[in-house]
Amino acid sequence: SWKALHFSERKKLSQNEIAQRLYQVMLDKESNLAVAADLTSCAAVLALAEAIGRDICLLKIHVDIIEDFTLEFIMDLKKIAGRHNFLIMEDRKFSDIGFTVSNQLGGGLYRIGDWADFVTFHGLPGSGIVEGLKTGMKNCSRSVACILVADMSSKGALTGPEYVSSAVKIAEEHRDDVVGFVTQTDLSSCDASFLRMTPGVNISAAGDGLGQQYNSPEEVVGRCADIIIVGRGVTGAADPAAAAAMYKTRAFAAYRRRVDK
Ligand code: BMP
Repeated sequence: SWKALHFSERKKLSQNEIAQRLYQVMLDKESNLAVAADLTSCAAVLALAEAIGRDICLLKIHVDIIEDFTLEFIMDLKKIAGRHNFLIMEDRKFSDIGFTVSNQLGGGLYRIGDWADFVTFHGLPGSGIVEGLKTGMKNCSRSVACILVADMSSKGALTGPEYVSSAVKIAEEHRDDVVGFVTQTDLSSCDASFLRMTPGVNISAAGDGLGQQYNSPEEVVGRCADIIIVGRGVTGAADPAAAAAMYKTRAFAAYRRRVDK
């Protein structure tokens, strides 16, 4: 199964340069930790990125929650990412028809396609959404790797097994551009070239009162995650850098146990 393969083997199976870069960062830094920097000012995101950058492979942001967004902020964030060697994922969860997502990725105020290494999207609209994202990339200076939200961590999510199996087919049909999943389940029908990222990870809470459901790093890495995504477990900690270091160590140890089995 894909779960037993080392990240270096997975990197060889991947045909996408951005995914390969992420695998290499994970190997070089011995980190399969992504942090969700869900903070609402540019300064706060930059300060967090600087504080935890050493320990993460990926920083996930929601650009539309930042109150004072500017493209200079993105340039500053990219500098920090370069210095600390991590990639950036905009968790936009594109979910509209191809025409609309092409404009949302390739234009607008945020110009996501000009700076994000990865973007997330839902399979709900059908495979035209990937064609739309590819069309949007034509207006951008570079390509972006796409991550399909297969199923969700929240209570009562409508992403049941039938939806998930139809959605992952979209990924399999667009391997050049879709390189992985946000998932809670192991998607065993999909091969080892795809990255699996799992949010809903926190060791000090079971939920957040708004439907989020948490598990430990060990639980999700054993079940389905190559990369754990931790938000408030790090951003809400008294010492975010220490929390990131702890999640990093635990998640990578769990990965090592998984591949050594
Ligand atoms: P937290 O660890 O603070 O609950 O944050 C989780 C992050 O992962 C949020 O940014 C959220 O948007 C994202 N996320 C999630 O929680 N569940 C999903 O199924 C998909 C997500 O992208």
